[in-house]
Amino acid sequence: MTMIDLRSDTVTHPTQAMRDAMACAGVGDDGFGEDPTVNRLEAMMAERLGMDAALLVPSGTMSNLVSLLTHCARGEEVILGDISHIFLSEVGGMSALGSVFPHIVPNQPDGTIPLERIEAAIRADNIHFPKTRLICLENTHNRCGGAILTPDYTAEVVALARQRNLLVHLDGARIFNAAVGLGVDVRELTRGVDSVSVCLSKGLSAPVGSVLCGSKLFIAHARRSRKMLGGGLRQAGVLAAAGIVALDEMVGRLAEDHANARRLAKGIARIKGLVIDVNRAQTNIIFFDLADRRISESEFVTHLREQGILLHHAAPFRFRMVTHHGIREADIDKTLAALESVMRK
Ligand code: TLP
Repeated sequence: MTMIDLRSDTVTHPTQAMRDAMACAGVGDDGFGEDPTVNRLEAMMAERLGMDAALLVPSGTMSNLVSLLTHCARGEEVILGDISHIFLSEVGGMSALGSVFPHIVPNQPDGTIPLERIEAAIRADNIHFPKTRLICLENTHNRCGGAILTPDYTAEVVALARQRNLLVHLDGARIFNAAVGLGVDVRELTRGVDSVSVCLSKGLSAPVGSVLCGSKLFIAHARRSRKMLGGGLRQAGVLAAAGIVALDEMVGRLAEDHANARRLAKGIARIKGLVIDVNRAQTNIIFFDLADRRISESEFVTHLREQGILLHHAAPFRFRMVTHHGIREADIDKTLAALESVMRK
C-alpha cells in the first residue's frame, strides 16, 4: 500500500530535476569558500530575500542556533513565543550551547506575540537583569497551524526593536509559504529583520539544508558559529544544487499545497466528532481535535494507518496534517474518506 504521508512537509523527496542537478553540480571546498554551487545558492537566496549575504547550513535547527549564537553573548536574553519552534523543538540549544537565556511570551493563535507583551518583556538597564538582545518571530508559525505573520506586524516588531536597540531574528523555515499565501514578494516579510533562516527541505522538497541570511558582517560571524557547531561543509554543491532547483521551481507550486490543506480542513469540518477552525487553514499546516472521546487517540492513529494515512499526533486529542509536493488532491479525498470511516466505527 502506498502511504499518504501527512506527518510533515519534511517527508518530501527530491524531484528528478533536483537529482539531475545534484549529479552534475560543480563543487569545490566550501571551507575555503570555493564551492561555486554553494556560492550561487547563497547569492540567490540573499537576493530573493532582500538581504546582503547568506550561509548554507545543514538544518533549520542549526540555522536558528547559528543565528542566536551569533547575535547573542553568554547570559543575554532572547524574547520569543512560548509555542515557537525554537523554544519547543530545538533541544534548548540556545541555552545548552550558547548560555543564552530564553524569555518566553505567549503566542496568539495567529502566530503573533502582542507588541505590548514584547515591550513588557524587554529588560530595563539594571545590574540584576540580563541584557535583552534579540526578538524572535516565526513565519509561517508551525504550532499556530501555519499561520502567516503579515508585513505590517513584522514592520511593527522591527520598529519596536530599533527603538529599543534590539535585533530581530525570523525563523522563516516556511517563509515562502507565507509569501505565496499572502500573494506578496517575500521581501515584504523580511524587510528590516537582522536575520532570517529559510528551509529548503520542507515544502520546497530539497533533501537537506537551510539558508541563513543577514548583513555581510553578520554572515561572516555566523560562518564561524557554523564551524564551531560542526556544520562547516566541504563539497556541499551537491546539496546546494537541489536548493537552487527548489528556489527556481518549487516556490510557485506551494499554492497547490495550500489549496489541498484548505480542502482537507473543509472536509474535516464536515465530519462528526472532529473539530477544526477552517479559517485557520492559511497555508499547508492544519490542526484538528478529536472531540469524540469514544475512540482513543491510539485507535484513531492506528485505524488511519491501516487505511494508508499517516498524521502527526501533536498533543492530547490534537492532530496535525501537513500538505506537500507528495500529496495530490485525490489523496486529500482518500484521507477524508478514511477519516469518515474511522469516525463512523
Ligand atoms: N519542523 C519539523 C520538525 O519539528 C519535525 C516539522 O515537522 O514541522 N523552524 C520551524 C518553524 C520548523 O517547523 C522546523 C522543523 C524547524 C525550524 C527546524 O528544521 P529542521 O528540522 O530542519 O532542523
